[in-house]
Amino acid sequence: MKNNLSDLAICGGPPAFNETLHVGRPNIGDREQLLQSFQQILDNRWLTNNGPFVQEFEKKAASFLGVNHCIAMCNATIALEIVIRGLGLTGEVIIPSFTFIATAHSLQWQEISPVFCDIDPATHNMDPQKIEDLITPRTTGIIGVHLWGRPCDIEAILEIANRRNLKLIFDAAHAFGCSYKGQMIGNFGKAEVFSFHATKFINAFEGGMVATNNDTLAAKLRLMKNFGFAGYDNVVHIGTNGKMNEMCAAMGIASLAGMDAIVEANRQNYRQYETELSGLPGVSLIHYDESEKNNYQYIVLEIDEHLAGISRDHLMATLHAENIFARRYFYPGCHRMEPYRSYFPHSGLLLSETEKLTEKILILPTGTAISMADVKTICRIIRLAVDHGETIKSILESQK
Ligand code: T4K
Repeated sequence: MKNNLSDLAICGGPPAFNETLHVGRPNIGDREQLLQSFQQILDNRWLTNNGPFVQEFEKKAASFLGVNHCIAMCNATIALEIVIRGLGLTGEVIIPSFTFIATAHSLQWQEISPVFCDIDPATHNMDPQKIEDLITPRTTGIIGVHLWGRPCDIEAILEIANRRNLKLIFDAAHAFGCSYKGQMIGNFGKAEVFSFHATKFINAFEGGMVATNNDTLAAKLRLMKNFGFAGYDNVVHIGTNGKMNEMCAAMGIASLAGMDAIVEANRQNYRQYETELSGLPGVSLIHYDESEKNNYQYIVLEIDEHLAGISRDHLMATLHAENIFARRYFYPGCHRMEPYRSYFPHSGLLLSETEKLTEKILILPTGTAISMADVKTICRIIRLAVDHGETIKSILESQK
């Protein structure tokens, strides 16, 4: 137990954890079920190409989301690229800068310019009031992102998209199992894209999925993810290889089966963090709207350096020394990464809220790999760091 400043690893104490705690430690569902599925896949000798496990995964996801079509793909980045191309987006597309780089890359990969919109600091999501100023004659679409699984302002963005004749899709990589005004994410815009990467609360090792209620779009996306094949020797559309394989689908199915337990573990961790950190000056945990469905996948802290007496980066360094690998997602914002930094050197001028927030955010470990005792230890260290911010600053600066 760490009680004093001298107990901290940056002051020479032993690290709190022998093995690193990661933010994205995968949740492993029912191991037995998974191993049986792997045997079945090998027995089937059907490893990919829309096999029975992929079909089952799609069916189960569609039924859970209450959406007409779920199309499984190899990851969410390729899924975004295929949706963008399938909808014929060109020119410029408006997205938040405060997102994982894949949202921007899925456009730029196809020579479409992402135009970065600032966020509302209260929600961390794209600020609808800042969208219209960014629309030009080249704008063809908007990609809303439901960051941390908290839906962006779908209604307001949809109203703008409809009025300005723009296609609206959502990067819902974080938002599987979340709802907006009582309806599951997956049902909004032309399509929504989920990620089942290993670090997501529901994982398929690697995986993505497009959810849509549009029959024509769904049929087109199915062609596009399979080279445009409409049958043997019959290519009817441009396509790529976006297919999910059977092993990934089996992991996705096992993960879905264990979803309630995973959400419950995440929720309990969230509550524990909330309790342990309450009243700590300058350290606030983001809120999830309890009247909606949440997956509590991310434990997101905002560190106000002036109130906390310690900067986010010094707190992160303190935690890293303890083998707690906290992350500063999505620092420094897409617009400050290449190639966008070079393409749009002045976009920071428009993105003051994004730039402020990227200096404050710290993501902590959660999921089934973390115990309540781990959460308590992490919070104890955060409290100690906040109590001794000035000393920690001088220690870390002397180590530079
Ligand atoms: N849109 C948004 C808004 C997204 O957040 C993402 C992905 C996408 C689109 C694209 O989805 P995909 O194409 O990936 O399906 C991770 C994930 O790689 C990425 O999927 C995710 N967002 C992002 C938020 O987080 P990194 O840069 O944190 O690194 P990574 O993958 O090395 O993992 C983080 C930590 O997890 C590591 O410190 C170690 C631990 N880990 C990771 C893996 C893969 C494990 O313990 N076991 C593992 O198997 O991006």
